[in-house]
Amino acid sequence: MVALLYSFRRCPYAMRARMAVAYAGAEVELVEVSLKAKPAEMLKHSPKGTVPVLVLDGEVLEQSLDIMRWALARNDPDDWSMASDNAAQQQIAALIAENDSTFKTDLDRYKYAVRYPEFTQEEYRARGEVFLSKLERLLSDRECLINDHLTLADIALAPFVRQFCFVDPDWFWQSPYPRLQGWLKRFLESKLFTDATAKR
Ligand SMILES: N[C@@H](CCC(=O)N[C@@H](CS)C(=O)NCC(=O)O)C(=O)O
Repeated sequence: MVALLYSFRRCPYAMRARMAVAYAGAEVELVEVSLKAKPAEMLKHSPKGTVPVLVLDGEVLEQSLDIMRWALARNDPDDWSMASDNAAQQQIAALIAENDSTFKTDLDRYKYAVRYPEFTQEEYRARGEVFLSKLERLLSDRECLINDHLTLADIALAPFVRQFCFVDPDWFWQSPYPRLQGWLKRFLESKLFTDATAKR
């Protein structure tokens, strides 16, 4: 049975999963879904109804991070998982956890500030900047977040930093985070990202 990856092109969680799968060269069939009309087949395997979902022979992975780790366990030519460095692995896990909780909340409030009128959009942006500053510091002496090469952390976080940037690109590209700007620019121009988000 061929593995099926249910995905939505613009979803940052699905993006990170698609990039990891492509990098690992794992054979999966991509199924683009409409979030407004999710396929019954997908919901049968994963009733919670979020993408991405990877349906394997006898196993269903319903979290983007699990799909990334599954892909890297199969093939990780550039050591995205930092396989022999426990401290780095912990750092990666902590960064992703922070991204997926606090930063994602701040990002959504910033992006949809009209829905959260108790604070201004600038206030929500300032909250998100706490994470941006942290990433800027990490990049102060290296090209990528954990090392001089890409790791799971870069690929897991970049789709979210991209969204933050796109809320107000003029602000982002003149913000006091030059290392982060360079990192995002390299990511946006990478074949990995452009292939993973190309319209099919
Ligand atoms: N924790 C999940 C989050 C996935 C998620 O929230 N995906 C969004 C799209 S970006 C979704 O499917 N939302 C359901 C919906 O909009 O109906 C993961 O890491 O895969």
